[in-house]
Amino acid sequence: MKNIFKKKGFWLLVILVIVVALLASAGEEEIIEEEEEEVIPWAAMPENPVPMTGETISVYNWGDYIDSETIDIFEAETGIRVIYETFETNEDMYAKIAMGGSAYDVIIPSDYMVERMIQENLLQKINWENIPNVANIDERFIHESYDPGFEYSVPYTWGTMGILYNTGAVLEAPTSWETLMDETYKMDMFMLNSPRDTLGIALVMCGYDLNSTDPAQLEEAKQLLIAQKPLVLAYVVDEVKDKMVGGEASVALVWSGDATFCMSESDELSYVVPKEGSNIFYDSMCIPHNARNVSGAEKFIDFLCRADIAAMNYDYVGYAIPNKAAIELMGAEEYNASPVNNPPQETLDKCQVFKYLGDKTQLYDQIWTEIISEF
Ligand code: N2P
Repeated sequence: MKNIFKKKGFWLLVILVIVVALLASAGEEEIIEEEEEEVIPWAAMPENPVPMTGETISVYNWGDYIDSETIDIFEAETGIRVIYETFETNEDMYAKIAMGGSAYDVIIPSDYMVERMIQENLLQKINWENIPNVANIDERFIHESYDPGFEYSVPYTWGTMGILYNTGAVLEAPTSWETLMDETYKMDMFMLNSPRDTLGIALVMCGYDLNSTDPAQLEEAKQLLIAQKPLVLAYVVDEVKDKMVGGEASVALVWSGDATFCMSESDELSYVVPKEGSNIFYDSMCIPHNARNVSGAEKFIDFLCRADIAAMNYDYVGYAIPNKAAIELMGAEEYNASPVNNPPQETLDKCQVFKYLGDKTQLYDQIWTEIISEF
């Protein structure tokens, strides 16, 4: 037998094995580096948490609308304890504040409710000197329409209303609100248990303005929603997410941030802002007139405007944010890639903000009660 070490082929093989091994290890390094690059650029718990000082703030926010880890970080950084309560709709929140029984330090109403609460002296002016991180908010999200002079509200999130649908269950992808009247989806859709949202969309479906106060138009919208009831499995708010991810219905009227969440949980779900147009909303942080700890409230609001915290919060909540520093930190390209949170301009042009309707609000409340109690 010839000495294999003298064979050219053997040495070629040895060299090949070495080259492949080197390449493979270089590849591994690259992968490790990539993973390191993906380390989330946002906040973490401080290494030496500040002991609790006994100071508290009371926060009243929508359900599923904050990453609770941000609260833990705030407490550990400041020693201020956060007492946290949630509501499901602007109207529920308003009723509680207007009754005056509870004193919250931070609340998060939507545009039209900010407008109402300013008019009714239920909010106090923000001392911007104590909110330096407001510089992180994109000026495009400062809206004179509901807070003239930008005095009472700090933009937190925004979004649209649209239809979340199960691509495997619908006959074709919806493009119109008419889908919500389609008999095909009998007992197979969820609607929002929220008077302005649901009545607003019904008005659009009837071809009217979503801020209409015309009693005849509202009556038509009411009749439409009553006619729709046999199709509706339930009127829900936060529960819609688990239900749609769980495949309990084919279509649902939802807010865009909830659609983002659902779509991250299920590949079968998609979202559309129907062609007839929709609502665009802006939710803001505000300090109620009867807050007990204004300086704590300011610290909390400023903390939530911090780029790293707003990014961390976005990652959890899923709603579009007005915080340009946070978007930059996360990578604007990736953030902007979501058509749900960043609809094209032509879609935005078809969306309208809800306005506070003064004493006509009562008409909405009355109609809504009639719809819900109708069998
Ligand atoms: C989140 C509520 C979103 C608020 N659960 C829509 N304005």
